[in-house]
Amino acid sequence: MPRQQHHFFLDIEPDAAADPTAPYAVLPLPYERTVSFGEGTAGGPAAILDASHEVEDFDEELLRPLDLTVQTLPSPDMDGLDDEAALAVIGGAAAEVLGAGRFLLSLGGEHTVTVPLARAALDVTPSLSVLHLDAHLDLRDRYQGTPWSHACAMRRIRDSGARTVHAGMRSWSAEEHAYAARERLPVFPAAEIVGEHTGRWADRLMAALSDTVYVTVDIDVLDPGLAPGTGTPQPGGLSWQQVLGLVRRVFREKRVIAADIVEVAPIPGTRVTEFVAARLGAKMLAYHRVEGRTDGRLSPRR
Ligand SMILES: [Mn+2]
Repeated sequence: MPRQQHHFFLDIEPDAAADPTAPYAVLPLPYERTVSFGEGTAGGPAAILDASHEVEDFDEELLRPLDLTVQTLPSPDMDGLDDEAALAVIGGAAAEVLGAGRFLLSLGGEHTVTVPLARAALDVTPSLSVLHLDAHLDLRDRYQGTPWSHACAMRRIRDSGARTVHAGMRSWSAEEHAYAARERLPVFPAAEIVGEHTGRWADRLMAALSDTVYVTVDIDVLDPGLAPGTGTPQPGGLSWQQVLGLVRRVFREKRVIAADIVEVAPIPGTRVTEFVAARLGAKMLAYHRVEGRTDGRLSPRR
């Protein structure tokens, strides 16, 4: 008999996981339309939700129980919709959560989902900046004939007027290189982060962000040993501690209103990628609850 799958985030009470007034909302987005190399991101959200039930309910770093009330939303119905219409549905779902002053954690799915998610956050806070952790720049104008490819996600977000800051990169195209130089983008390649132990890169990264931040994490920012289940793995990625250290600092010093974890593509026989993604999601919510600045928005239960 197959094992029972868990359909909501973290091993919490089912009533809490369905609470529309919870300070935290998780939005599963099994969106997979413009695969370029490996496939399987449509299975990412369900695998992360299931794996999240193995996350310990005590945080070993903050030294306190997680104690999170997190509503897990249904995946929006995007059947039969073209790309732009499907992305509009995602944006609508995000706007509802953000408009209520609740923190939104979205789970992908391919990186394209970040376009409507970040735009919804930008509508709430026009001075928003987007912190982009990824092995790739995703700044192509078009890829494989479409402007809605995962490889174009950050370019579309920049088209919306958001400030962007990029870290963890170790593969990009000539076009992206020229665009980043022309736009004078703050880009912190993986080699700079891995090879520098003073933390000065992180000071510069923090200075490049505005006060209100959306955090998007392509799981391939981590080294492939930690996240082999992803569409386009790249060698030389960041460590768990490097990603956590940065994310914790951003949640502590900035006002983070939403985040996503995308490009998880489960591999049969190993659950490491989805478990790492689940842990990262739980960490972000814990950082927000314990150390995060809310500045008068809906105050998470302390
Ligand atoms: Mn990537």
